[in-house]
Amino acid sequence: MGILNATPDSFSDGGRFHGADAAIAHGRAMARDGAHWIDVGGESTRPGAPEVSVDEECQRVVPVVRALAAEGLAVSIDTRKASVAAEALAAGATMVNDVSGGRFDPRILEVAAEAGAWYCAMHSRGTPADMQAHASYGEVLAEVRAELAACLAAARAAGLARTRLLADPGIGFAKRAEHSLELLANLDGLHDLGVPLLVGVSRKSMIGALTGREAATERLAGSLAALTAAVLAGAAILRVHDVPESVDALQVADAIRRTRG
Ligand code: PMM
Repeated sequence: MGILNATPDSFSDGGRFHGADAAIAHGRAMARDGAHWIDVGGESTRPGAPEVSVDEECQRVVPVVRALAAEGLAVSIDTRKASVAAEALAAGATMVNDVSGGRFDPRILEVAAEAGAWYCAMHSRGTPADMQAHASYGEVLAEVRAELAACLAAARAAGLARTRLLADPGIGFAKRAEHSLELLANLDGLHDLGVPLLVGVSRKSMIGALTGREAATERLAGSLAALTAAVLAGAAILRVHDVPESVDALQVADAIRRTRG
């Protein structure tokens, strides 16, 4: 899954793809490079990020979703808001990627269900503005698993088919680096949620904490190591910035995983 941040303030690509034409061109390039999904987002979710209005978010993402979907690409909409999800699904998106797991705007679950879309429930706590204040766990894996199970149960209750659901541990969301590391190291403990796992580690602060790389753009090698671990633990979809390099790493890691049996 290639990341397409149509935001002026994304932490990791510095807003290089703000503006529909540049975003569309980057989405096409990621698909050419081997991304199966293009994940379009119009609201930065970095710690402490300000909230964006529905109108502003739609203006950023809808033209991009429409253009890429019209070219036959599989487009996911990265939003917490039901109204933005509805507009993006109407424009051709087929997955809702919700970093709040349905907690921010529960109507998003019905919107995804009515469209017959895929729905990815990501684990977080609080909102992007205050989530790091909630980064306190006794047993991080057990707590994340239980909270994701509750999100998935709400999604099922809203009418989403189990076969349309994905779960994501939310690396870096309401988590300190040691929590993210523990989740990655024990990712296979989330398979009993019964849905495929989506994992986003690309350029995250955990990689910076482990490698000492301050600049997000210098975290590629560390990101590929984390991606490899996630693939070996059975992750189904990897959300990444650097598509060509990630596709190579994924192919090698996946071949090793399959050979292991
Ligand atoms: N991370 C970000 C945004 N959306 N969605 C999912 N499902 N998983 C993630 O880990 C995730 C996400 C923040 O990273 P970015 O600003 O580099 O996109």
